Amino acid sequence: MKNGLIVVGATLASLALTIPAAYAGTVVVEDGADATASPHDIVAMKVKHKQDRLVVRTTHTDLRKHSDGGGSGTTIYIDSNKSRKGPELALTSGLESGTDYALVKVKKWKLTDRRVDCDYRFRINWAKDFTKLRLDRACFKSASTVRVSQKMVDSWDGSHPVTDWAPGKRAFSPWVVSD
Ligand SMILES: [Ca+2]
Ligand SMILES: [Ca+2]
Repeated sequence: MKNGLIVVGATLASLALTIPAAYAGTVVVEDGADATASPHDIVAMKVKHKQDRLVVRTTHTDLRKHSDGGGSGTTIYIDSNKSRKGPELALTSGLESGTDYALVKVKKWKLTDRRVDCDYRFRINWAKDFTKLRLDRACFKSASTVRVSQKMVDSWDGSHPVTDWAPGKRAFSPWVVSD
């Protein structure tokens, strides 16, 4: 698993077609350096579905605590209901220091202003360049399988924002079964 981590997007996409439909416990999505115009380029997203919570740990190239231009943000979409198209929930947050975050309901990939009242926490580690979302399974009605998609938008140059998706635009990790 640790070998060959530097995989170009096209190769990764073709590999994705051959993987099983659902994984137990933990899935790692390698995204690679495909948005190098931003230091916040998503490199990898690890989805851990435990008995009591879901943990999404995302590694970026170089998270910056402060911006001398516009801000950056990330949105982690969670799909927990197979019978309803698209994700049901999203955690959205800035990536600089002093930012706020919220878990909201999602409709057709659009964030609503309806906050979800459950136990969750989002932390940013600028020194080690990762973020970590911990979400109580009650947040998604303890669905047995979930999958995750993540977007990063860097608006340092507001007229040319840089966007990165893991594993791809509106594409998800495999379904991850609770362990
Ligand atoms: Ca990337
Ligand atoms: Ca769904």
